[in-house]
Amino acid sequence: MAQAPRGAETTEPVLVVVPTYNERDNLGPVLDRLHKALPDAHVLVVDDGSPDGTGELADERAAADERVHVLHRTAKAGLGKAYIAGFRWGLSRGYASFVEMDADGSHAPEDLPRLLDAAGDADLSIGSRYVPGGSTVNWPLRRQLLSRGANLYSRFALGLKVSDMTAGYRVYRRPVLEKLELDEIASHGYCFQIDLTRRTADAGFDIVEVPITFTDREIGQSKMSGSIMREAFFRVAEWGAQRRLAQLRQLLGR
Ligand SMILES: Nc1nc2c(ncn2[C@@H]2O[C@H](COP(=O)(O)OP(=O)(O)O)[C@@H](O)[C@H]2O)c(=O)[nH]1
Ligand SMILES: [Mg+2]
Repeated sequence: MAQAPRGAETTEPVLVVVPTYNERDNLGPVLDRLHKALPDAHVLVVDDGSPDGTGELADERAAADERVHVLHRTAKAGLGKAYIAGFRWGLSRGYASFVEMDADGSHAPEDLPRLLDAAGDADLSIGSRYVPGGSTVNWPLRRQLLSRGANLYSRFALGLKVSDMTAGYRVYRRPVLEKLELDEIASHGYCFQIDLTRRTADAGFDIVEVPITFTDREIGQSKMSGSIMREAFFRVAEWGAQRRLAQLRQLLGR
């Protein structure tokens, strides 16, 4: 792991956590764009042992640029686990804001200043495709339907007023991640985003949505899979049932 000698006293406020699995051709341009948009931001690439050499490329970038760090994990263990490891890394180093951003260019780094601004007035700012002004570009109909369906289903099951609960472009302010019990988060795949949204809302934090344009990747393969979809479907049903039960108990006064 490439790491600069810095400890909890670090004052650099923004850490952009970028999970990667086989993103060798995407990572370099995204890091360049990010540092053009936000020269002071630090980046933590969390690579799950990508066979295509993404981790090695990240090491090269880290060796040449003290703003870039790398966390190497041994096997592909899912987006959720990668983010938790990245958040822990950053929490122990004193960052004030934690950004989630994909490595494949779908999340425009140029939008990040707007997301960070919005996070100044809230605890979680979500780059949203489904508020006025937000959109998706070049996404196959199948993915559009899946994403819309997942959001409708989650909103119905959980009763939260968030338009894009599955969004993966976000800014968490430090107190949110300090308060959430990261140990308890078992979500492996993309339902991690829904899980963190509901936990953030339940803990009483403010959530804002900022419109973004999500552009489908031009290079490489999506890691979306049947098992990721199944995990989301069943976990959201479980969380929904828990919520309704808790509401019922409250109503009955016990
Ligand atoms: N470290 C890690 N990164 C992952 C994993 N699964 C997906 N990613 C990364 O998460 C981001 C989003 O994945 P992607 O396949 O583009 O999802 P899609 O945009 O929904 O099709 C990309 O940067 C991926 O490389 C994983 O298991 N581990
Ligand atoms: Mg993608």
